[in-house]
Amino acid sequence: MSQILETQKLDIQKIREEFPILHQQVNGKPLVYFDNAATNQKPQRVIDALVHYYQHDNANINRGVHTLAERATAAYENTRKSVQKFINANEVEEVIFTKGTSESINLVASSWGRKFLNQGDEVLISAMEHHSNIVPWQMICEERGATLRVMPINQAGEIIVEALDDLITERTKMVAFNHASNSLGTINPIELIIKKAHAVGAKVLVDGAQATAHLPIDVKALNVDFYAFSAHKMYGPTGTGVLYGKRSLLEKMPPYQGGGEMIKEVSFSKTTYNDIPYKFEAGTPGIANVIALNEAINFINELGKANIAAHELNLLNYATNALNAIDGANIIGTAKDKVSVASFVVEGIHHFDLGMWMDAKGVAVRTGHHCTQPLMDFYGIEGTTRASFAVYNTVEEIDIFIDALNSIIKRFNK
Ligand code: C6P
Repeated sequence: MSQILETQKLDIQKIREEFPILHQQVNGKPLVYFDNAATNQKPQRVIDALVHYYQHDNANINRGVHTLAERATAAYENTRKSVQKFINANEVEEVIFTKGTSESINLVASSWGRKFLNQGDEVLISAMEHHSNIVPWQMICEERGATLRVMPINQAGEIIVEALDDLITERTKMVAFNHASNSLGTINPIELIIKKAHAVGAKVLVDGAQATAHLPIDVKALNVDFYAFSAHKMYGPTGTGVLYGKRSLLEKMPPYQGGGEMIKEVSFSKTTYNDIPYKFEAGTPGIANVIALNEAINFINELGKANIAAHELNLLNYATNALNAIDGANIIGTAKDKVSVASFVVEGIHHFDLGMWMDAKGVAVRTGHHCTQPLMDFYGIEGTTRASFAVYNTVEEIDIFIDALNSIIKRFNK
């Protein structure tokens, strides 16, 4: 307990009351939910917003003149304004709703890539990318004859910035990397990388999936070209995400998908496309999810990102110290700056076994490669056990997790 800093301003017990799912027993034990990097839980206000929409406002957006359609459209567009403020975008039209981070990245790789990538061009990603920020670039590079390059990392799981000057050249057209790593927790030096990329005229896409719940995001100050994230990793619903893009780029990009809403006029000989953001929002979107995302943003804003981050850092430090004290447990990802992710391996125990035994004790952790297989190859491991913390987690829960871990290790070593 002595490691805990005196910065906790949040009433965590009160916050926990807002999350009905946390108050249950799993396998006869109180649930300890440490799988927040996969998806975090939803406060009642987000659940209420979903229910309210279906009970009172359900209608398709942008199409009807009737009252319900107008209400649904207004609420949907209201979230767009909230997202604009949340990430400090210049204009509301620069906020595109997608299914999530993966779709946002696929949209850019496919639309921007098809228009702007040519034979001999290079796309630079990092060694710690999620498959969602690898595969779409591999696909488009193959199609366009471009080359995929990789920023190296050190053993701590930090990008080796000294290597960047050789990697970022006039051939580089896109630099795509995560703000924070899902497997390691590393917070990347995004300002520096963006500046280096822009110095050679390259564009930058930042995968913010693991950042938006923890770190302040200011796309204007960062001068980032594209920023992708998912609602479900920031206390919002699944199946909804955001692509931020600079107007100047989005306007030059062809539509990603064809369908309703993304057109101005259609005839069998020619179609003209709608303006941004609608040009990129073909078909009926996840209306209820987008509307409920607004409540997730309100939840984060009301608590304050700095307060959330301070609480989570306390949890991370506490868990890190406790894991370091366990014989045979090794933390994977020891960067100086980290979001609240503690990934580790335990000698002699497979991560799947560990995850199952943890579950038997009511503790939900993630096991496996976390969709970062090249990163696991770098460390020469198959996967890790990952505990990731959210604002509603407590030191007492970490104690339960560490006790569970110690008793599992004891059992395996018998
Ligand atoms: N990571 C995890 O347990 P989607 O699925 O589209 O909402 O997000 C994909 C994604 C992209 N980038 C990063 C850095 C991510 O962490 C994720 C999702 C989950 O770590 C599922 S594998």
